Amino acid sequence: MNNIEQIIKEAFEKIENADSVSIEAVRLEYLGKSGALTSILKSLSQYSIEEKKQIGARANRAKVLIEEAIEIKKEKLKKCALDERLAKEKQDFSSSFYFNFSKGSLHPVLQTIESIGAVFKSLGFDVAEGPEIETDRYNFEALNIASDHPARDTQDTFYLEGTNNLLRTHTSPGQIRVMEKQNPPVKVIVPGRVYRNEASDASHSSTFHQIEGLCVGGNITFADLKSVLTSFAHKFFGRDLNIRFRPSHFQFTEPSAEADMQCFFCKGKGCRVCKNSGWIETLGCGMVHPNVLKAVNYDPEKYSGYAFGIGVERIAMLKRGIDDIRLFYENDLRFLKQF
Ligand code: 2NM
Repeated sequence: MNNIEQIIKEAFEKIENADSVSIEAVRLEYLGKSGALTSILKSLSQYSIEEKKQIGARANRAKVLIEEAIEIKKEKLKKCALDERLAKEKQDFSSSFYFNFSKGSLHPVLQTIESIGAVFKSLGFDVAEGPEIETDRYNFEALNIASDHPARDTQDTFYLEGTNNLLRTHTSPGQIRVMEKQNPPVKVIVPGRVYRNEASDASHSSTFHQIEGLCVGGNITFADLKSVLTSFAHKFFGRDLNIRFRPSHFQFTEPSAEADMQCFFCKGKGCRVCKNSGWIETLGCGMVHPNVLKAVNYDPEKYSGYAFGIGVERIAMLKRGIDDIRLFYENDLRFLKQF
């Protein structure tokens, strides 16, 4: 009997000190085939019936106690191992490592598109976009530029080999798509990237951006064009500056005009920015040509409209004093980080 008490005490100590590997050795030492308790139970035959009962019961109870203690210890070890692993794998996301990336910002061309767009939105225009890969019909034919017209020379572009597709030379095809989908009234601007097949220099790039605007309705006149573009100019460049309209020519408008802003740099006195003229060319515009309206099945007897086009890079360069258009496309962070 004392022996069994001694075994229990000893086993509990060993269990207490065991780790996840040695715990199995402890189990075998007491409960295995030739374990201490197993041998006592095997040797019961040498005792009297009364002793057998007492020793047997005591040994079985000791077996259950030790089994339970081992199970509890195993659970404890498992939990400790998990805690240890979690502690080891813990990541400190408040560490400066995760916050030392420099903050990005919108590209200056996109910033300019957004600020011009915000002014036209405030004047009631919707915003639409069209594909950069276009067909001859959307980029030229529907815009009153026939395949034999000399205007094709100034809008030479890139053709996708083996298809009838090309890279759009303006965002007007996006406006043709808007007009095909809905009846007047239409009042929309289409910003986006456009392409020309021409050599690049400080003021030319074969890839650049435009915002074109279009307003078509039942009784739209040149007075509406002047009113809306004057509002835009005052809101975007400044209330104290004048805008002037000069006659011009575009295939898709008749009559056509170009608008100049009084130089925001010298307020019209003449300076380096405006090449001493006091004026800066800002946009092209005009009344939508009847042939364009016909191309989208709008009746030119019923509807009229105005349209305009603004070169985004040119405006961004003037406003920010950038002297070379190629800087926009070089991904030089020293340049981009200034905006
Ligand atoms: C310009 C100048 C004048 C223009 C015309 C159209 C459309 F789709 F209605 F025919 N969209 N944009 C237009 C008119 C563009 O850019 C200098």
